[in-house]
Amino acid sequence: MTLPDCITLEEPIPGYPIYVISHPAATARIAVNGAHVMEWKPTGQEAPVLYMSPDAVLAPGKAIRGGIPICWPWFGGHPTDTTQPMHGIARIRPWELLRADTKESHVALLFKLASNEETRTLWPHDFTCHLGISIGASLEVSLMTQNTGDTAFLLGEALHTYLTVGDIKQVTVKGLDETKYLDTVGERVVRDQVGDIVFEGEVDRQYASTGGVIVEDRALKRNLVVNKLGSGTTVIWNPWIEKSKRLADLPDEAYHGFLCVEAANAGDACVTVAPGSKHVLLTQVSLPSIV
Ligand code: TA6
Repeated sequence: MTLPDCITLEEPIPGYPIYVISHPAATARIAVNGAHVMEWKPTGQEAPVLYMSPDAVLAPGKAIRGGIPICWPWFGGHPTDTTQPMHGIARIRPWELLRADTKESHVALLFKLASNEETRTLWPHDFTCHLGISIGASLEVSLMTQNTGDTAFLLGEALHTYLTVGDIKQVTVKGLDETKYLDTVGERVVRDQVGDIVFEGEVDRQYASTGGVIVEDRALKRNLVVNKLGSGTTVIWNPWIEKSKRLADLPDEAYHGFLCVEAANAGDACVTVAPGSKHVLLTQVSLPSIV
């Protein structure tokens, strides 16, 4: 496939191809492994918008700590089989680039992942997934699932976006006030969000919400707006001190500098996809203003 001039396919690590995008509106990197948006930096922004761990492991079949992991076709642990990988199979399999187009304002790429003998041993259904990525002053990622089999399946999923922040203690997440959430830190319990979300410890929450949020980053003096479509769950995660120490691919102090805001469908929001049907999950990250 011929790539536009602003996209090159590179292998800084042999056997680990990465698409490198250098467009007037933004720079980005996308790994073939997991069709994983690793980096995105709109032109004019001092700091990258997506966070990437300096200790991330870049190897085929391994999840990447940062960017936008695709959690699919389950979110979290496998519903019944603990030997299965966390967050499903999509983020650890190679996707195929079908198209890449450049426009004045952005670059658009379309990746594909389809079921085969291997995937069927991990998840006994037939599917075709397409991932549309639009990279410019804003970032849009759209995950379309089509059930190509003859039985319905229950789909859990997330676009697990890691956002760079200047200092997690100076971050406020707006837009989830009065929303119910499953708090998964310690005993799993349902709570009501009171006011904006602030960070004073580990936060790992699945909010029952279809709407967007605003991440107010007072340290970097910027707001990040995360909008979404086709998502009934917004996951907010920061590992804080102890969990950061337990994650080998994350520096101990890294929790200060990132926050995950994930467009998801988890728990009661998991989606039943009938044979022949399609489902779309979309997330959009934009930077409307300097605070
Ligand atoms: O999205 C929140 C979460 O489910 C956390 O519980 C934490 O496990 C995080 O995902 C990262 O998961 P990973 O498998 O990428 O280490």
